[in-house]
Parts: sequence; C-alpha cells; structure tokens
Amino acid sequence: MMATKNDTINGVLGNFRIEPKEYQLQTINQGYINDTYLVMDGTTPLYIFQRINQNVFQDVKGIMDNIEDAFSYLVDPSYSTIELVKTKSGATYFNEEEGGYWRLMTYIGNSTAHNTTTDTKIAQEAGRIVGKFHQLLADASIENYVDTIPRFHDLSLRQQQFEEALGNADPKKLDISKDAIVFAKNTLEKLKALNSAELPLRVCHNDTKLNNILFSKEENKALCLIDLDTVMKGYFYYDFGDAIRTIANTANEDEQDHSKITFEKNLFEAFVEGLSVNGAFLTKDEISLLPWGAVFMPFIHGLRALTDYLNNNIYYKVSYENQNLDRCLSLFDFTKKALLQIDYMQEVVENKLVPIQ
Ligand code: GN1
Ligand code: MG
Repeated sequence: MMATKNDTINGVLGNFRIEPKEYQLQTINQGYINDTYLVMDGTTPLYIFQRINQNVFQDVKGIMDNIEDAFSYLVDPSYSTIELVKTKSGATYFNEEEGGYWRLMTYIGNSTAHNTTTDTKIAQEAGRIVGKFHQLLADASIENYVDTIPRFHDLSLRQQQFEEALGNADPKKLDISKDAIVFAKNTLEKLKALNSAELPLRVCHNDTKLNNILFSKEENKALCLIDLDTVMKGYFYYDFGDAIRTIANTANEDEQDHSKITFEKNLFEAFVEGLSVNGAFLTKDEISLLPWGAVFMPFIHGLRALTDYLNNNIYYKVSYENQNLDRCLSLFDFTKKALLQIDYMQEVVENKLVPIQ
C-alpha cells in the first residue's frame, strides 16, 4: 500500500522530541510561502509543524538561529511564549534530505488570527503587541541576526527586479498591467527620499500583517506575533506599515472590488494608541517617518506581486493565474488611499507617540 501523506508527515514528526504516537494533521492554507500543518492529538491541537520553503529561505540555519535568539527575548507576562521543539539530536530543525527542512513549534491554545478587522479593540491590541515585540527585542544584539533574505524590504532591489521582469515579460501581460506599471514607476520616484533617512536599525519582524498576530479567542487580547521567518534587521516603519496596510484597510489583500478598500481612520488611530501604551520606545525621526511606512509597505508588496505576475508566478504560491495581479492592484489602490492621508497620519502619530530622549 502507498503511504498516505499523513503517514509520511507522522514519520518526519518522529524525529522530534515529542511523545511517539500517531498524530492527526490539519493543513493550514494560510501564507504564500511555507507548508504549514496543525498537529493534533485527537481533536486537541498541540503543535505547528512547518516545511520551510527553501526556494525563498536558503539559509535555514540562519532563520532558525534568528528565531531562537528572538524567542529568548520575547519573554514577558504580557507576551505569550512559543517554544521550538528540538529534534532528537537537539537541533531546532530537521533536514529530511529530499523532503526539505522541517520545524516544530508549540501551539498556543484558544487562540485565533484575523485576516482583516473592523474592530478597534483588535486594532489597538495589535498596536500594543507590535510595540511590545519591539520593546522586548530592543535588548537583543542586532549583530547576531543573519540577513536571511538580504535586502528584503530594500526598494532599490525591488525596483531592479521589477525592471528585469519588465524586460522579459509577455507583451500581453505588460498591456494588461500597464496602469499599474505607470503607478509603480511614479511611486518609486516619490519614495526614494526614504532611502536617505538616518534611522536606527532594529530587530524587526518584517511581516507584521494582521494575520501574523495571535489573539485570544474569548476576549481578543493580542498574545504574540507568529511567523518569525523574516526576523532580521530593519526599520520600525516596516513593521508599522505592514500592520497598517492590513489593519486600516478592511479588505483582503487580493480584493478585486476596490470600493471595499478604504483607509479607516478609527482603526489607524486605535493601532497607534495601542503602540503608545508601551511608553516611549521610538526616536523622534522614527515617529515622523511612520506615515511614509504606511505608504511604503503596501507599495513594496504590490510591486513584488506585480513583478511576480510578470515573471509568471515563480515566487508566491497562487491559487489562480492572476492572483498576483489582483494583489498588486489592490495593494496599489491602498497605497493611493494612504498617500491621501499623510498629513492626517502625521498629526495622529505626533499627538499620540512620545519619542525617547
Ligand atoms: C509572504 O507567506 P507569508 O504570508 O508569510 C511574504 C510577506 C508578505 C506576505 C503577504 C518571505 O508571507 O512578505 O507580507 O506574503 N513573505 C516572504 O503579502 O516573501
Ligand atoms: Mg511570512
């Protein structure tokens, strides 16, 4: 008899330090990169098991070292701890030769994640936990962190990749996406100024979209950030902007009906309010550039999606042919809406956030 996928995965699980038994597995279809499974004992969820996408993450050891170091600082009564379950030989990941690299983490019970929200309590809690994450990691030694995806949020790299894709793309695709291409070129010019800003490098999460925040099921209290694959050096405005693009906007990332894409001021304010309850942890310059982060992050993601569309979907997993284009158009639409709110955002962040001295 052919082994089923579950048997195979159970076989890999046997390499980790957990009670040896037959577990039930549930595929989690979130995310564009890794394969994720919920490991259950009967109906009780116990672990998150992931196969790391090596096409995207070539330095698996670097990622796991970054995560292990970050977890050692993310210890606080108001922050839930996730543990890496070691393999039988004491490693943080298992290399299954042909099958790739696997890691196992403890699952936080009674938790949930939201793709979008209209609830200001959730937005505020998201701000509080993103701020707490940064406060706790401010004690980590930045030089210990490996750049596992070098220049991940570097706009000049993304511009170069976009220009290469333009050069190789199918003329039909260039025609279908012509308006997006014009917007991309114009906005790249506008955002160049951000490159010259002198800001402190921090240990960032780099993927703080709302569904990477875990909430308690009962009261929607933010528990912790998940998906720490991209924990690397970065600027705070990356984490701010990535959260805002998924919180102040109540539509999904690939929403095709742009009338549903809006910049919700009450959710923006609630998020900033949540950041502020942590007290002062940002410099004056970091605070003053936050509104640009809310433009920069949806834009850079839209640009990457457009590039991948032109490259025939070689990077992101897509569930239909034009998903990357839909993501690009929706992300660019939110970028335009955020651009209209720069002055408003400036006022809110200056009013609510106190800089460190
Ligand atoms: C990718 O697979 P997922 O959802 O964790 C991407 C993020 C984007 C996200 C959504 C390594 O993350 O940067 O925010 O899709 N991660 C990588 O657009 O490229
Ligand atoms: Mg991710």
